[in-house]
This record gives sequence, C-alpha cells and structure tokens, in this order.
Amino acid sequence: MLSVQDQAAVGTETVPPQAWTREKALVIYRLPFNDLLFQAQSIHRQHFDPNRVQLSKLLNIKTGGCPEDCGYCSQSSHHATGLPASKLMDVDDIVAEARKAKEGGASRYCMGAAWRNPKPRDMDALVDIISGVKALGLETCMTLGMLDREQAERLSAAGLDYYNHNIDTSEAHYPNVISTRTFADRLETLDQVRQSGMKICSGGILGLGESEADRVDMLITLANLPEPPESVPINMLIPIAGTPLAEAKRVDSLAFVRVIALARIMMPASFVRLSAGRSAMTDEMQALCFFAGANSIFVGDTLLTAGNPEAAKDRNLFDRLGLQPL
Ligand code: SAM
Ligand code: DTB
Ligand code: SF4
Repeated sequence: MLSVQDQAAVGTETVPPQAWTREKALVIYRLPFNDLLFQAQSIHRQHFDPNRVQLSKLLNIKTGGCPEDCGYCSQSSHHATGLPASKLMDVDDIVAEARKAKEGGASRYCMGAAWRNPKPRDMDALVDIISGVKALGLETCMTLGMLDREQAERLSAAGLDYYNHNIDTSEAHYPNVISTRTFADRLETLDQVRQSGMKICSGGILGLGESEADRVDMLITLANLPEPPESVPINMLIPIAGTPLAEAKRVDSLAFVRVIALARIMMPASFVRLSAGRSAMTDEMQALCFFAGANSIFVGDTLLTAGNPEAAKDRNLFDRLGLQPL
C-alpha cells in the first residue's frame, strides 16, 4: 500500500508522464473496429461535448512559388502543377475575407503562406494582419513555414493564438516525401512556438505511401511532445496533378477512421481536426470520423488551393447528425 505521502506524490512531478510506445499504440490501433471506436468515443465524452464541432476557415495569404519540395503540394516550385504564384495579400483584403468567414460561423481564422519561412521584411505586415483579424473577435492561426525564436516571439506578442506546423508523417518516412528540410527542423520550430506561448496546431497527412507503423509513429511523436498540440489536423491526401504523389494509392476509409480514433485516445484533450480531403469522403465516413473523436473541420469551399465541401452540404450533414458548431 502507498503511504499518505506517496499517494500525495502520485500525479505530481515525481511520476513521469506516461510516454507512448509503438507497441502500446499498435495494440490499440489494431483492436476490433467496434472496440476501438467505443474506446475513442468514451474518452471523447470525458473531455468534450460529443455533438459540438469547432469550425475553422482557411485563407491562402501567399500562394505558390514555394522553394520547398513537399511531394504532396500544389504550391511547390519543384512541381509543374500550373498554379500561378502571387505576393502576400494586402491586410485590408485579408480582414475583409475574415469578416465573411465570421459571418459564416467560423470561430478561428487560419492563414497560410507558401513559404519556407517568413522573411524579415514580411514581419510588420504579419503583425498588422494578426491585429486586424483578432479585432473581429476571431481566434487567429497562421502557417508560414519555419520560425526562429525571434519570429515566434514577435507573432506571439502580436496576439497570434495558434501556429500550424505539421510533422506530416513519421520521422522514417519524412525523407521520402520532402528533401528540402528535415523532421528535426519541424520539431525545432514546434519548440520555438511552444516557448513563445502560442498554441500548437500540428498533425499530418495520410496517403503519402506510408505504412501502418508510420501512421502510428507520427501520432507517437505528437503525443510525446512535452505538451501535446492543442489541435491535431489529420489530412487525407488530395492528389494534385503534377506532384510526385499525384497517383498515390488512396487511403482505406476505415484505416483513416482508425487513425482518428487513435489520435483521440492518445491526445484526449486535443481538438482532432478532420482536415483536407473531405470532398472525397462520403457522409458516412465523415460521421464515423466524428464518432471516433474528430471535433473540428475546415469550412468553406476552398482550403488553400484545393476544394472543400460547400457550406450547404456541411449544414445538411450537421443537421442529419445533430451536430452543432462550437
Ligand atoms: N508552407 C507552410 C508549411 O508547409 O508549413 C504552410 C502551408 S502548407 C500548404 C500546410 C499543410 O497543408 C502541410 O503541412 C500539409 O500537411 C497540408 N497539405 C498541403 N497540401 C496538401 C494536399 N495536397 N493534401 C492534403 N494536405 C495537404
Ligand atoms: C492542415 O493541416 N491542413 C490545411 C491547414 N493545415 C493549413 C491545409 C490543407 C491544404 C490542402 C491542399 C490545398 O488546399 O492546397
Ligand atoms: Fe511549401 Fe508548405 Fe507546400 Fe511544402 S507544404 S511546398 S512548405 S507551401
């Protein structure tokens, strides 16, 4: 039996946080589907209202011409995707778009730029954009590529709530998808974001030719961060003509649902976002993802460059499932 002192110590720093191992995660991932979903839904209910889904809206504030070679991306200058490049949008145009998103029911505005990293000359404009969007009463999120400490601190001080920076896949599979940066570079930026006080949005893509072990390893990296991300986007690859992954094998729908369930179980208090790829999912597959613990989506008919279900279709799905925006 534990002494009173020992009992008091349980749950404090004397007990190291439980680290996920591949063995432990794989056992859960491979459970019979009903057992896996029951476990995920039970955990989901301990942390969230199961009938509320957070709505985020995306805007590409700087399109195309990216020097990185991510094998899935329409915006990489390494691939002939036919996407024209553009400069950083004007602050007023971004704020006008954010206002429309708010009227459409979004609570978070996510802005993406096709950069390896922001340049010093971009920082003042980014600060103005954050102030303008926040003034509408929206949560703000940006995804701008790698950040150094000074940049993370500047964005955080400007009031940026979340920084999106996906690890995309496992450390082992990463070099098969991207060669212009390393998995360690990704983790370094996540560390800067955390230290600056911003919340982390980090997840990945399924359908990059990864194995079951790669999917599990990706979630282990996220769950074992000193603090797991507050938001975990799980994207299904949208195949883009002209990219190396244009003909990649489609992810099995039930395997996708399993990954959502495992993410929910491993990161019980995080929002799990059913992200890119919903246009190619049936309503039934999306319903299973919500049951497995997904509780956030992107709304609006475009993501960054690719399509997303239109508002009326999502409203119809929410009505039939009895779901409400958070
Ligand atoms: N350049 C920044 C970066 O990579 O961090 C931000 C923008 S980048 C387009 C944001 C994320 O979108 C990527 O990390 C990736 O997970 C996701 N993404 C990009 N293209 C995709 C595609 N074709 N299908 C699914 N997800 C995709
Ligand atoms: C995330 O995980 N998914 C979003 C957001 N973070 C930036 C991006 C999805 C992009 C889908 C492909 C496109 O629109 O080009
Ligand atoms: Fe550039 Fe981001 Fe696309 Fe990679 S995912 S090519 S970093 S825009």
